Amino acid sequence: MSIHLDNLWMPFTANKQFKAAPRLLVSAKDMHYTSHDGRQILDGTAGLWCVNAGHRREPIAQAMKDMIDTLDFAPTFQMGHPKVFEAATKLAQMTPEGMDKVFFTNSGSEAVDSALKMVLTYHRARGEAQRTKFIGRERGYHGVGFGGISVGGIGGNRKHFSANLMPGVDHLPHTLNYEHAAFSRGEPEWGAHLADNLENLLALHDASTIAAVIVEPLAGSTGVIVPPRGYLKRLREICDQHGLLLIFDEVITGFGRLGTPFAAQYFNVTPDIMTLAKGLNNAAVPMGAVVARNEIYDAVVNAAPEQAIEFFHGYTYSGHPLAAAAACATLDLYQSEGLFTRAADLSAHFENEIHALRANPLVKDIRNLGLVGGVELHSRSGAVGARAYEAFLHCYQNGVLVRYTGDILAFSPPLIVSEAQITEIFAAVKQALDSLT
Ligand code: PXG
Repeated sequence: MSIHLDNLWMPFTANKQFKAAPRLLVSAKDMHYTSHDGRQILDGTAGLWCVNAGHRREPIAQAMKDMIDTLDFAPTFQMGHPKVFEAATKLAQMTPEGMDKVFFTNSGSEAVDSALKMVLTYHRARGEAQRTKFIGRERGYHGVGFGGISVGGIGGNRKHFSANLMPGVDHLPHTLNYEHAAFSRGEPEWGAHLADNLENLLALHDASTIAAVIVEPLAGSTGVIVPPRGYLKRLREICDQHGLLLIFDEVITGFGRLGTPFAAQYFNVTPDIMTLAKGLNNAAVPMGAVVARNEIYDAVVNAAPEQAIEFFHGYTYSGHPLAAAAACATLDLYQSEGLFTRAADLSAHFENEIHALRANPLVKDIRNLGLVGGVELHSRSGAVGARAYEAFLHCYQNGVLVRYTGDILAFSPPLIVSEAQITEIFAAVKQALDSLT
């Protein structure tokens, strides 16, 4: 390959390993990437859980081209431009009732840190400035900002920064359980009681000091952990009893992944705040968002004097014209193609295909919901992650892109995937698993 690889410090990558045998994607269309060696690669991961409408869709590309020819940049601090308001309005029409206030960011990590600040600002505005602590959950991923890794529950992401984490944070236990819930199809029947651990943390810290609880409704990055049936409802009840806000980090679950616009609607549990990114504009250009209940916005905005900035937070590129144009076109496309319900239509086929992999003795657990799935492998002794990496490579060589973390393979194809393509993805995985030792 003639491309020089030395200068780029790659994110979340084993740089030495990658540069010794690089895998470059040079173009994409709909369900496929083209690799640098000219092969078609079926995308089983929607990029990084983000290209929900499929790659390089014409209406999104056209909207972006139009914006490039119209407005390169306009500030959204004390100024505005029409597309950013339009994007907020379109998004608010899809979010749960009463959650209509949209704050734009450039990533999921920024959305999470913005949400944490919003919570603190809200409690202060209501005269409860003592509510400063946050409860996250083990194995939660909330991006890589200092706020996000503090409420997040991934040891590896915190280890090197442990002395500098945000104070006043505790964590719920995660809900993954092999003894009682392995190979559950959809929501595990066992485990709703794990939400009661929140009561213990409230007793420990004094509920009146807790600002909010943040969880992914379904944990994606740490290997697809599906919430036990009734668990999220119980969390909501406890938060309500004690005046805590509930944040759903829907960076992965948002925009149709479970067969509804957001996981909040799938589980019929409405949070106070949602953090979004990825599918928001089909990953065409970086963008994230925080969506808040109307009362939160009202409390913050009404507490400030006239002419005063109410929320001391924002990014130069909050609601960048190009990102906003891509978001408007993407949200329209989701509606016009019915993509928010497609995962529901395909989930039975997806579930049958993924659970068929259970026949392989290396498979330790399989988890799925909507169009997201995880296959956990028994780790090879002394080499955690090696089997999943080999399976990932095997699939890639055979023209299918999957994702792996530790010894878990994760699947989240674009929502335009066909039944035949779902079959193709899992056939490649089966072959890969059969080749493993
Ligand atoms: N919250 C959640 C729930 C996420 O999944 C973020 C926040 C951070 O978003 P940004 O845009 O700052 O990356 C994420 C991101 C993977 C993988 O393969 C997952 C993410 C990012 C990259 C890889 O599991 N999730």
